[in-house]
Amino acid sequence: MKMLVVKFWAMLCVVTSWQTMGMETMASSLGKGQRVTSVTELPDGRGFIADLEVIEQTTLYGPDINELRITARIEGQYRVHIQILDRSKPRWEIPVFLVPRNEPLAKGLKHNLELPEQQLIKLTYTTNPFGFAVVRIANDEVLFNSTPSATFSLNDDASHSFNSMVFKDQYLEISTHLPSSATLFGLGERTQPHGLPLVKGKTYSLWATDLGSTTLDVDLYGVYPYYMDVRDGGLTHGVLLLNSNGMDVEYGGDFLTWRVIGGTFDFYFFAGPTPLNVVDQFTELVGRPAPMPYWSFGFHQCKWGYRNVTELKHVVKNFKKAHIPLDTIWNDIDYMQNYLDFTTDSERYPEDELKDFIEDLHDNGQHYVLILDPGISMAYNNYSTFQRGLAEDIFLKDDQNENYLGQVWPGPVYFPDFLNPKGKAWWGNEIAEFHRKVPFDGLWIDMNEVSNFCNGTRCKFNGVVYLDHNECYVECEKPTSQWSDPPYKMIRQGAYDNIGDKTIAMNVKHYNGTLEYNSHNLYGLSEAIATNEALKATRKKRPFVLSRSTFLGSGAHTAHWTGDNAATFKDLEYSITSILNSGIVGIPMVGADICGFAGNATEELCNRWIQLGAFYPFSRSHNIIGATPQEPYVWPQVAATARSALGMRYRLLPYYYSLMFEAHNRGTPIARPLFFSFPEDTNALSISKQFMLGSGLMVTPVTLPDVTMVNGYFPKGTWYSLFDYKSKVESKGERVDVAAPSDTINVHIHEGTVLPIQEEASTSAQVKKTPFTLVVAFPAANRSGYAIGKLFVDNGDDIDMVIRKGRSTFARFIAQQSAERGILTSKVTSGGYANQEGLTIKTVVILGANSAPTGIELSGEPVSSSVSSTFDASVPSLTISGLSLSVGDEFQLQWTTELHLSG
Ligand code: MIG
Repeated sequence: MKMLVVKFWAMLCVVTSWQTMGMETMASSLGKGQRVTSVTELPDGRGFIADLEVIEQTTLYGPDINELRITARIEGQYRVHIQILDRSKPRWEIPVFLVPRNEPLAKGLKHNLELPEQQLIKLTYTTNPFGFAVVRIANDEVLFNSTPSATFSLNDDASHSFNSMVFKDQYLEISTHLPSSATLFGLGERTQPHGLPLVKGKTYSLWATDLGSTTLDVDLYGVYPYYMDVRDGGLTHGVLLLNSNGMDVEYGGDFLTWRVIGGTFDFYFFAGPTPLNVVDQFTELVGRPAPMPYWSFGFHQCKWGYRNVTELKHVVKNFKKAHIPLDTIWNDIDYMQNYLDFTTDSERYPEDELKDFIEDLHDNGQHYVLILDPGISMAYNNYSTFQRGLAEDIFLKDDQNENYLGQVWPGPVYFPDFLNPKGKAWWGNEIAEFHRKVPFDGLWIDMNEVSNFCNGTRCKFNGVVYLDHNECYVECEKPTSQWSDPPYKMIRQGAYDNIGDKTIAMNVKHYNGTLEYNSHNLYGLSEAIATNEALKATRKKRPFVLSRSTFLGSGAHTAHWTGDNAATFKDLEYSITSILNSGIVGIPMVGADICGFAGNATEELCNRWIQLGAFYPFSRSHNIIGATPQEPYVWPQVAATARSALGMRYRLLPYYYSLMFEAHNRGTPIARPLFFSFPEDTNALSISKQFMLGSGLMVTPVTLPDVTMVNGYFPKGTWYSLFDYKSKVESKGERVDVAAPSDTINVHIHEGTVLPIQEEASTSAQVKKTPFTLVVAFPAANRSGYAIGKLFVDNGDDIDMVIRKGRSTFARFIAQQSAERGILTSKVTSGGYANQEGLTIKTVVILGANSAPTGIELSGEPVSSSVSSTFDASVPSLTISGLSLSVGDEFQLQWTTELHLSG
């Protein structure tokens, strides 16, 4: 076989020399791939369209599609887009109304200033057989290379032979070579007992599944056909396959193979080169994370099994009595009458009583969220939600065009179709109607994989309703079709036998004839979009949605939790990886059920979990029905810990909220893997039991029983304990044991950070009214250093989250220290809002300060006598209090040292 380079193009035309290889293509039952028959360059010179034909027809998994077309486009300086489809007939593609494909920002926009102006990646291809490669221009590193048996001159460790590209109706396969230096992240959602990096030799199935996150290493509720690839030296890129069909992704170590059971190949390559650049570029395409309301960063308490309004009232009261902060109380399916959406149980949750309760919550600055399941009972003629759904004809259809019958908690149900505009409108209307009776603040959408207790089709309801029955009792037929029994079976690590198990039949039809087979993984996303829009329309405030099933781009509409974990230390540990993985795919508002969902938590476990969970982006305790109560006030020790850990979280609310603003603008995760801040530190790559909050804080939780010490990895620099500044870690980039007695959670501020915090309070609304403190962290051992920080404030509930005159304020803080003096300045955009709200900074704490100050000046003038300062040599730190700096006005605070005097 001769390798030919017929075409080479890129923004920078550096010609790479290719080696011509004399290797034989492996004979394979999946054929020899395709050859290019014609090429047309795109008029703008930034890509091409090529037609392909199959070299050898094969029959395994069905006949090959012979008329393929590849469209390759360079989209902006950092994105390459390659789509391969059947040119003779349309195939299923993810609708743009679910996942947008936003164009990259024009070059030179402020937004991407830190990126070099020129093209970062380029594309090459071969014609016979066809293969393509994506190459980083700066170092000629091959990022993706589908060319069978090809060896690239510049990266010669692609020794593995893999199949040529395969493109059949229900089977698509493509592989890339990978160098041994690649570390991969993503391909979720699953619980990864091995930690954050993907494991060589494993195959990852991607199929939305109602399966507890206690089940390790299998496909769970969410689906993200996307990975980040970090190479030696920290250069990072992203690879996205925009395809909603089921798939297996085999990570062979020196290769990675996508095996997909439908749709098209629709690849996007993001050049990075930093991990933060990659999430920025990725979320630019699929949608920026939705802004979350300020209150949703407070603590949430939930349990499946709260029996009545009285019990809810007790829970809220107990939090207050124990002085543990609480922003939101939740209701699981218990509130419903017979598990019917948009109803409340007439005895246990009478509408009026529930409404009064919620209004009291609101008066106290607290909030209420309830659950909705997708299944709509069809068993009651007087169930108006169902009747309206029937009238609008918005339910999914079986192969005989009858409403498809399934079974969930309320018994026999039909499933609404959120791909149908009428289905969305119906859902929105039900939400609006219900909100008039029950003024909830957010919605929790569960069971949307979509979960079904029956495996089958054409099910018949026999007239008897069994509530609470999670075994199938309606009579169904076994579906038989090319969809329910596809030629290629996903591995799914044996979680379920068949593709249609625990969900709806694959030949079920959505709007416009869309098959469940194709759109299965999008159900949760489509429901999240409908729910988000409904909340906006109804409440006219910023929506809060929590969804179990998610897809690429879900972050633009919803928060996420990691599903049904259990009350074990292992579950606590794995939650860290799961949360970080959610942030990587653009869903930064994420948490795990604190203290564990299934099983009974012990005091020790719950104590450690509230310490960790207090710092999740989304912080909620949740518990299965029947398990012993685990609200933090239940045990004295947990209560004390909750006061201190949640107390600290509440002080950090302005920081969390400013990180939300950053996430909304740049996709940046709130909780980040360490390597996001330290991409060049190879030790940081595999750290899976610690995480960063933004770039300034690192959380090092205890993940084991019976210990009073935790061994954490501390990247280079000074790390000050957030709870006790003087216990600091000075690290060269090493593992360090830090004390972790039962009342202690280790959270450290990294040097270089200006952290805006407020005062502790029992609700986020109260925190909002307290004065600010800026904690400035300089390196402890140096006489000089710098630190930066950001603060975004608005009313927390506006639908959009933008810098807007009179509605919000954005401030940046820049601090510098030399041997003689230190200066802290602020740069403010749109200060009016902060001024009108009277937001003031009363205290500045300088960690790593050189000495007691000999003078303190504000904008060149000595500060008034009400300002005082204390120097604590044990940190060392300088605390300047009695200030009154308004957040809305720029200031310059300067302090001089003894050295300044003597010099
Ligand atoms: O079949 O609504 O993951 O958080 O408590 C179980 C009851 C349904 C699963 C969710 C869980 C929730 C539970 N739900």
